[in-house]
Amino acid sequence: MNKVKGADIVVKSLVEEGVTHVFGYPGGVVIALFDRLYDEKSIRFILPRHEQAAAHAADGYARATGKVGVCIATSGPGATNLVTGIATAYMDSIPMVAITGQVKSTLIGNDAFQEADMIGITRSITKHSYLVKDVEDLARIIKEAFYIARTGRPGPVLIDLPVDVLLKETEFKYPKTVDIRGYNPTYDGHIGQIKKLAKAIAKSKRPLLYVGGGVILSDASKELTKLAHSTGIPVTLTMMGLGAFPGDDPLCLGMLGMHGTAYANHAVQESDLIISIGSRFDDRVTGRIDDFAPHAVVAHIDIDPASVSKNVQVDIPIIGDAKTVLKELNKSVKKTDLSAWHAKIEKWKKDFPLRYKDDDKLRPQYVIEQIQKITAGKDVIISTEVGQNQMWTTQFYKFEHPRTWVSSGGLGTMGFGFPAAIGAQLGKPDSIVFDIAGDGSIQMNIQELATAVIEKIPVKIAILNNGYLGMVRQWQELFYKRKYAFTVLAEDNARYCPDFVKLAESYGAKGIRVTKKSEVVNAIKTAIKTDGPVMMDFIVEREENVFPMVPAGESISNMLHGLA
Ligand SMILES: Cc1ncc(C[n+]2csc(CCOP(=O)(O)OP(=O)(O)O)c2C)c(N)n1
Ligand SMILES: [Mg+2]
Repeated sequence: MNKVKGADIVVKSLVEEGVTHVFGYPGGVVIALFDRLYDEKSIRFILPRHEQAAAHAADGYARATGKVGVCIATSGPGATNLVTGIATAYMDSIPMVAITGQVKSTLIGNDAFQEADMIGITRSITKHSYLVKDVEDLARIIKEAFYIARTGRPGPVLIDLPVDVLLKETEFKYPKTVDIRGYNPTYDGHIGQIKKLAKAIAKSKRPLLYVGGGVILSDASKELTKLAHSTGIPVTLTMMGLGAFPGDDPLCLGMLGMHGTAYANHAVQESDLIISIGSRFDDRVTGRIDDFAPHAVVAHIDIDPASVSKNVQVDIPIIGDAKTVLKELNKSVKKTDLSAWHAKIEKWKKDFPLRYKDDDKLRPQYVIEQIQKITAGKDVIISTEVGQNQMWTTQFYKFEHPRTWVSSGGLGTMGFGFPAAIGAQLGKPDSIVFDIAGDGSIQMNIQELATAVIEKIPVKIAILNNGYLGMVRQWQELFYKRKYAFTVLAEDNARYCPDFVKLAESYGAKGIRVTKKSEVVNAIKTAIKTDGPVMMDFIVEREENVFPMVPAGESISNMLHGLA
């Protein structure tokens, strides 16, 4: 019998799972594990400069590829630094396995050096977690962790590994199957319910598909597109759903909700049949819940039974995998006459287009439009930070394909975009990867410039530099009488604090400053042509706002439109 250390078992198990990229940061209790990882040639190990970035990079990798992202940190502060990244992945149902070192089993609970109770800390932000107590359980636990992370409604799973377990020896046998009591996600929808939905579609005069990230997670874009095209039902997408249906399709209404398009929100409010697929009626989508879709029969297709009728009472629930259910539904639907509905929507599109002031000032929306134009037809992945930069991207970038949009939805994590872009680029080396950033958010994980330069990860950062924590400033402008309490990052006389160009250069990346509209196209083209990472600093109009906007807690019928 050939005995190996727990550390070997972890690495061999990762190889069995087909893991090719691991994002991690070392420390005392995981030295044995890193020692083995160092020798494993089939795994590329990426050393970020902060554990939070390891988690976000693993997450970005998972979003771009559909595979399980893996991150590793040492016990105590290393592990707690992962927390924001784990919570971010949890809120957006991203498959991830986070491995944390733990102090020696016999010291747990002793306030040992660098001890943190990671199981306790992450209980509400993981799909499941394991404290490994016996090396004999290790391979089975890793197998289960990957299985749980990627099946059903995906999510992060934590494995907490005491140092002594990593050092103990046993035989390595990777289980072929898993058998987890009480965990059996339902994939096939109930046939009777699917028939009921088909009938409702046949009867409906104003149907609307309301599509969330679940469609991307279940790889159901083709089936969704087929449903929309064969029935003529228009499609609106949540932020997480962007890319599930082509943004330039005539049936696409773009995003709904707080910063959604006016035509999407009007369509929801007048619809007589809302078909929600893989979306969870988040408050940013529904606005005031008792006035959401007041005339509609609501159908909801979702793999997570806990999401159904949680916020909005559902008339036709279908528990199952989006792809499997849509395949079945597509067998029993046909085109109905929706011409009056289409005409109504066309009128809204004409009356309330997305727009911004098209003058000679450098406006952030223009930058986003140019990124789209210049990269048209190429493989592009766009990540964003959080704030106005993110919302303008949802509005002005028309995502065509699933897994080309990487952004923190549920948690809204500033500092996510750049490390996530690094992960996405590693997963999709042939894509052009942009992080559309805010000047506030980018500073939350700016240290990853080192990772990008040293690992030769050619992410293009486009900072929409408004000198403000812009989204919060926008709320202050609209609802707090322009009292900009602690949202000013840089007054006009300190616009370059930090000087992002010099900062990029100090890391060995290329920095480009853009102060005029006429320089935008050239800067983007130069960035794309440059081999390594590039940081573009667009000095944009300071007080540009994101419109339309539904004020928090109001009905989505009550949109502020901004421009007169
Ligand atoms: C980690 C974190 N802290 C605070 C917030 C609250 N918040 C949301 S948007 C925002 C402003 C972001 O500023 P910036 O990155 O410059 O983007 P802008 O809105 O100006 O485009 C803040 C502070 C958050 N979402 N995440
Ligand atoms: Mg800003």
